[in-house]
Amino acid sequence: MKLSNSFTVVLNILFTLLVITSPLPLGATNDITTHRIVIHEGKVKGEQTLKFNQGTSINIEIKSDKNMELHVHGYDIKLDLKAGITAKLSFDAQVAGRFSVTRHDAHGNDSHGALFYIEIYPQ
Ligand SMILES: [Cu+2]
Repeated sequence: MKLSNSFTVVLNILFTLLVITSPLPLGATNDITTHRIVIHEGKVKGEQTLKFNQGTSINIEIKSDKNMELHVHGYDIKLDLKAGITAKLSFDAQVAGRFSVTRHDAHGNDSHGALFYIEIYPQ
């Protein structure tokens, strides 16, 4: 038991070193980073295009000042946002492309165009 515990510790240290020393791929952001999106009065403040490499994990924290449903097109992921509460959008970047994230109205239809874009670069 003690032996397997220290083995796990060593593995964790090795993995951490591997992650820390991995070079940042060109043209895409570091996949360890959690991105933050703030929606104020129906608009995204700051960066409106988030870039990732194919094969990485996407983690985005999203906070809105109003209740709304978000829709990630292409991946067809829906996320319910409650006003003032940070929600997490997490998925694996399996398919490359540029995907719009829209807001859906009460009827489930797109409204107000794209809030932001997720760009996934082929690897
Ligand atoms: Cu939609």
